[in-house]
Amino acid sequence: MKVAVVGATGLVGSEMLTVLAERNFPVTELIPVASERSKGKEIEFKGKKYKVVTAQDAIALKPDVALFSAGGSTSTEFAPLFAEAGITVIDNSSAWRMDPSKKLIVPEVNGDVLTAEDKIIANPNCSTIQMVVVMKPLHEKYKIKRVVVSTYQSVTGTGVAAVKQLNDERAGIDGEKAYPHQIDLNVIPQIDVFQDNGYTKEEMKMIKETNKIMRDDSIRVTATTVRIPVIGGHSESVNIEFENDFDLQEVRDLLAAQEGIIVVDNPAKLEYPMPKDAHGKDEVFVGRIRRDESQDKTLNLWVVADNLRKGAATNAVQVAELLHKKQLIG
Ligand code: A2P
Ligand code: 11C
Repeated sequence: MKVAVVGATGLVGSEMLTVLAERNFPVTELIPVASERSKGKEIEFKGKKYKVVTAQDAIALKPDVALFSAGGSTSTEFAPLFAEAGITVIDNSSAWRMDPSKKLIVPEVNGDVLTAEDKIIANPNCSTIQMVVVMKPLHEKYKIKRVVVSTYQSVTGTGVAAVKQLNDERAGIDGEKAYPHQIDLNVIPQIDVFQDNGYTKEEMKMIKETNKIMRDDSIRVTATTVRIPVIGGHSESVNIEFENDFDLQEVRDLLAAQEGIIVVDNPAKLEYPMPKDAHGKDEVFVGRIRRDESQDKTLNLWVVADNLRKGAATNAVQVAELLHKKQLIG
């Protein structure tokens, strides 16, 4: 299969290349795409070198599928052009996620909704993905009424400039800033821009995207999203209120049985998920599973995943794998 990766020189794009190789996606030809600035630059994939081309050039090369992670404006401009040329686009930007005519997919949660008509498929926000993977089996069994989530998000979610800011600050270098405040030795309770309602765009993404992916607008979600000086993954404290009561051991068993989840929950041995351990892994890790003793039918969880993996690159590649399995591409 001919596979284009649009944004191949970026943080998520290069992770997409790693994941495509690791998971042995049947790539016969890779088309790395970046901006005009990177044209001609060589990218190595599975021991072979490929030259970077522009998005316009990539369309003419007719890939079977294009994984986009080159920002919202590149997706807005080019995804429809790729789709018109018969190329299926899996887009990691927020450009198409809430468009009612586009599907927003986490394969193990709602992969069943994909059809041959879907030419632009949206990949959700990282912090949303790891939460819905955990919500899915619990919603099916106990019906979720309300979710209260607080996030602890890695600087890799912002991009290369933020990783550099953290490293510069740690080294005492006064470099360029990706954030309006120091991030080292600090916590910033703002991710993305503020909206009129006092919430940030990241918080509103977690609310709206969750309802769309879960196909259930009755689930009430409220979020506080926070940036912390960490590389490796996003962590979330998730409080879930159910319609029906649950048994804690059954919750553990349901989560452990869910595809893509690893339960790490052994307080006696001080074992729980941490971004340091989730780094570079494709799964979502869940621990600190316990009852909310302040309210009936309510559960507390700690959820960690590598935001560049399951939160972005891995999920996009899994969508491509699903399309391939359903014979919708290639
Ligand atoms: P380039 O390296 O040439 O700027 P990140 O999110 O890590 O900042 O990466 C953004 C990615 O999107 C990079 O690979 C960048 O390429 C790519 N990109 C930016 N603008 C375009 C564009 N107009 N067409 C294709 N790729 C683009
Ligand atoms: C962050 N969640 O951690 C953001 C990054 O809509 O795909 C991903 C933004 C998005 O900063």
